[in-house]
Amino acid sequence: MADFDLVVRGGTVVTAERTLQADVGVRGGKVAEVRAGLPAGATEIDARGKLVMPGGIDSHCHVEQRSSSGVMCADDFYSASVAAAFGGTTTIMPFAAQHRGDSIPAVVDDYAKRAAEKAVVDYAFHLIVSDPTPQALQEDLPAMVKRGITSLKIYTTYELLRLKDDEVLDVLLAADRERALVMVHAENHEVIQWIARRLLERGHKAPKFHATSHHPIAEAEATHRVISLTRLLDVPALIVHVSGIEAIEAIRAGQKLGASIHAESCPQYLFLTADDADKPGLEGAKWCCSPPPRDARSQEAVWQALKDGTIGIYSSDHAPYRFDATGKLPHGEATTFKEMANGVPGIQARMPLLFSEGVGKGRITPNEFVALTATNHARMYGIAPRKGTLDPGADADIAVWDPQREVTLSASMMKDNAGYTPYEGRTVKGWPVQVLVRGQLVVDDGRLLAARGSGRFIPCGTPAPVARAGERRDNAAGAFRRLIDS
Ligand code: DUC
Ligand code: ZN
Ligand code: ZN
Repeated sequence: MADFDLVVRGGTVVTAERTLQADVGVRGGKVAEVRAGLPAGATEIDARGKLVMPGGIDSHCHVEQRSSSGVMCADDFYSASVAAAFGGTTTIMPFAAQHRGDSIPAVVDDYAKRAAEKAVVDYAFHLIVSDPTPQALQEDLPAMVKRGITSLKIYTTYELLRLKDDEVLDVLLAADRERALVMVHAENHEVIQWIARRLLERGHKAPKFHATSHHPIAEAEATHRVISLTRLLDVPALIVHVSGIEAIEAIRAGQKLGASIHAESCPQYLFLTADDADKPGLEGAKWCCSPPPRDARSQEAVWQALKDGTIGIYSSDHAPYRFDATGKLPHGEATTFKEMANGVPGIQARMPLLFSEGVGKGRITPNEFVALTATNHARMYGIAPRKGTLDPGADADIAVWDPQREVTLSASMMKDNAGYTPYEGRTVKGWPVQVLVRGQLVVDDGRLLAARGSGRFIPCGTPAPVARAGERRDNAAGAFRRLIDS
């Protein structure tokens, strides 16, 4: 009998910490041994000339989710997870979304059933909390944490999702008590609405005005405000989809003051700018998401922040809406920038874009690539060391990358249901040619091998946002906290 079920042989193994020439032996779906010269496996993958890396974790993607305005996104768990796998991602973390009036347990039960039937990669869930009632925060949140859902997203914008500052404080305090992590969509709603109203009054309806209304100062103000609220309570939070210079400056300032503030960015802020939405007619709607892509200086600032650790998480914020009445164009040709569904697809392109432009152009190392696309997510959301590493004992979630393979991105190769890609026509160098989940081949050189429903739910443990250097106040343990939280 062979020593291993599978050996991935002869590749360059890259993890967040190290790079070595080694074979990876898999037994029972787990990494069993990593060293050169392993004995034969029952099956073998020839990885000579290839990079053998942990499969990606996409900890921010919208899948089979209804928006607050009632629009269903274009992907279900099957299409989104297939697209993820073809792009080298082996775990996805979408959102079970509580809309106002919804019962959180009912939302999660429904979402879990949908995922179990369809996903081909592993998955964990975050909550979205838009109705932070005592029931939600005191009863449902602790029950969800026990169930393995230990992170939740809140919003400062979108009419039907946004929380007021006192509600943000309620959520931060309750989450801290349960050791859950709060993710925040930080944009100033009233500033956005005010600009949008004035633009529309002046006849400016085209998609490009979406970026004008979602001004970087609206993002920076809300980011600063949310960080201030976390400092008041001395609790952690993660600012999602950071788009550029202004928000990054606010995050750096908070981190310097000792705030436990963590940050995420996404491909649209590295590889797109606001100019992409400036197209004839409504075409530009395909490039509209919130916050919007900014400019070349902001792209550089995001690269710098990924490099220096200000931003530790690189996710897709995949939010697929079709270019028709079901998504981007609810009023057909008459649709204004205020009425389009917000979001861009990116679950498949996320890792190849960063590999090509980041590793390929020397902006980040291969180890940093693994940290930013997998390992940091696993630690942040409490699924390490099961996910995000190739250490013995971890799930054998492996992506074998051909660093020389050139691929031109196009809608026709994307497995999601958006029907377009904002990266159409870009050529990337480096591609995940084999992708395994728990030792099973899911994608083999362009062929899907996994069955619908083969992905598993991964319960999250306690999030471990890495503490950053800086002065910490002692509000959490001190008299202030006792006064307001006893
Ligand atoms: N903005 C969000 O807040 N979520 C989904 C996509 C988007 O553009
Ligand atoms: Zn958001
Ligand atoms: Zn999002």
